[in-house]
Amino acid sequence: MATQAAHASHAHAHAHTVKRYKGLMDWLTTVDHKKIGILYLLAGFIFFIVGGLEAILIRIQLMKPMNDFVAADTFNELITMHGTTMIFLAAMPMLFALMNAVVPLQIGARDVAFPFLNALGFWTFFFGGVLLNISWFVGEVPDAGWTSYVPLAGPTFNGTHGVDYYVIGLQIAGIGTLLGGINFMATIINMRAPGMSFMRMPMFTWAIFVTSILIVFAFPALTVGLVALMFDRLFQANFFETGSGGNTVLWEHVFWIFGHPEVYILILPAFGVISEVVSTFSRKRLFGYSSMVFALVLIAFLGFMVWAHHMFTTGLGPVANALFSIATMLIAVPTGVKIFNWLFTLWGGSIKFTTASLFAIGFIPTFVLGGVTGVMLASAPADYQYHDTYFVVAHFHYVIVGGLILGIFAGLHYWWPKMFGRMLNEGLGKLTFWTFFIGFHLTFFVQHFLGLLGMPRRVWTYLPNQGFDTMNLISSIGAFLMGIGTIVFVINVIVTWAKPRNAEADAWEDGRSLEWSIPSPPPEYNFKQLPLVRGSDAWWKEKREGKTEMTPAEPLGPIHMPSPSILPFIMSVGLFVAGFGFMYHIYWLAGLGILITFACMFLRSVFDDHGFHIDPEEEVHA
Ligand code: HEM
Ligand SMILES: [Cu+2]
Repeated sequence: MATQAAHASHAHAHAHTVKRYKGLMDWLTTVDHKKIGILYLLAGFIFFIVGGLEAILIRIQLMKPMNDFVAADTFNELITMHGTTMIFLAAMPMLFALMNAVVPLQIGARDVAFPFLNALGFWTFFFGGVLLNISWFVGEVPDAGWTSYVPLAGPTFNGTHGVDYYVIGLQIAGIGTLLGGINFMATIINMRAPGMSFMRMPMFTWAIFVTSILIVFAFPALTVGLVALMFDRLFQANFFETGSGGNTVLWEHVFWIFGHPEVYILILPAFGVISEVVSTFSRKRLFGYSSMVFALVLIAFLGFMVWAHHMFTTGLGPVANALFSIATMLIAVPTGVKIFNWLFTLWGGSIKFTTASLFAIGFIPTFVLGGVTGVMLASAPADYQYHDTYFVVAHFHYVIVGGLILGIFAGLHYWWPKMFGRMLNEGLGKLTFWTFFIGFHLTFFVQHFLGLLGMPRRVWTYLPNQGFDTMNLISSIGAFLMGIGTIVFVINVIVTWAKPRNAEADAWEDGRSLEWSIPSPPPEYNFKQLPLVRGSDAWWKEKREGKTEMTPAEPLGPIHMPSPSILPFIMSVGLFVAGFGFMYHIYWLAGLGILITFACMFLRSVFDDHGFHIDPEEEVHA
């Protein structure tokens, strides 16, 4: 497996050898952002399938009144795991896949700032997700909703280990997200190619920069909340136990101080994808670049001021409700700026209807629908009617599936050639779009009316002849159609994989940013010579001047690369073992897990990692 690669040619080299792995060991030890992106995509998509299957089971149960397809307890487990898996283990990792695959290329870098940390981020997410889903196999599944409100999720009313899997699984996976946020913040600030000033960065990179800042400020709230809930559940603390001086509403505040920015952590990257795709396939510069950047920053800022709109009915009082109402409605303004800028970019453009652009164009009206119902929900008095009904379920699926998932599909179809060197089949791509898009609106549009008619969310079943029957049937049929759309996508991936690599560097011929100036997929070191950026839409600018490659900013020479390492994988296994030990109060096991993790940290700190050098003439494809 291991091959020895001596790099004595390195000028001021200290001759050192680095193990290079192949096959499975290569994936377990990689610190290459391109490979880590593929790992995130694989794991995230598998969790998307799991979350989708849970959704289908929910919809089968709700397909007709008084159904008993699943038991009531199982239904509670299904909605809890569906929501939690889709948000933390599917949507975010798929965004991290695009972040890893694209951002270092867009800024003209050879990797992220901390490749080792990047690998650790992936493996902690992965093992946190596995731990959470192991709960299905041990028959103790979290069942208090994805928000796990106390006291329902507390030790008094929830004595099984189900919620412990939620708390510890999310805690471990959350470490991964936080590390990712720190890493991309540092990467975008420090690793930009010469000439790539902030206001020359592609919009997707801007979106990821703002998202990383949101992650760094929002995730610690979740970390703290989960620690408090863990102490209540495992060590009889009383943070949320009202009988012992705790406060249940405190959990809601802590959860939503994280939870609302979380929805922007999800949607801002999708906004970035739409900006890239709309501009490329309209063959026009993105309209209103600076206002787009300003809108991103303003949305992120306001996003921290609105969390209590999830708690209007908790009894915070009219003053607090009014303030949070107004702050929430204000977010519609910068969001509107983005919508109009995308429309003005499309306006007068020579639009190419590829699968990626169809998803992007479908995103715009769908997201607007979700946004408008968001403004309705922001009105505190009206929310007394909407709260905890299917109107809310419809709203957040319009923004989270109609927005985020359509955005992710647009990004995957757009950057697939860059990631894998193959173009996805456009015929199957368009079939994916139409089945998923029609299925989506069938599933969730009727849910607005179910909610207005008074159907509560999180109900296992409902009585017949209340006006809910037909619409629930339509909603379930729609869910199946979304399932078919997802299967067509999987078929497309398999069919494409069987084909030889056929993607050009500038796969869509009209690429504007740096990732389209290097081969598809890129070599291990990305850029033979770091590019000199001389304007925004850097690659487009060079092409317009008749150039066939970027102007280099450095001479050709040996390229320094970080070494692969198995430590991130082992450290995460250690956390997994420790989590399991704590949950079942097997303290030797918990101790062993912590020991493994700390031993890896010790090894990482005492042994210097010099990395290795590659001669760019030595063509190494990722
Ligand atoms: C792909 C198709 C999807 C379908 C058919 C679907 C369907 C549903 C349904 C019917 C519920 C409501 C259950 C209830 O209250 O009784 C639900 C809840 C939820 N869904 Fe989805 N969903 C889908 C995708 C997603 C995605 C992609 C996300 C997030 C990225 C998501 C996040 C959630 C959340 C957070 C809840 C709330 C769970 C709770 O009440 O604790 N869903 N979903
Ligand atoms: Cu919110």
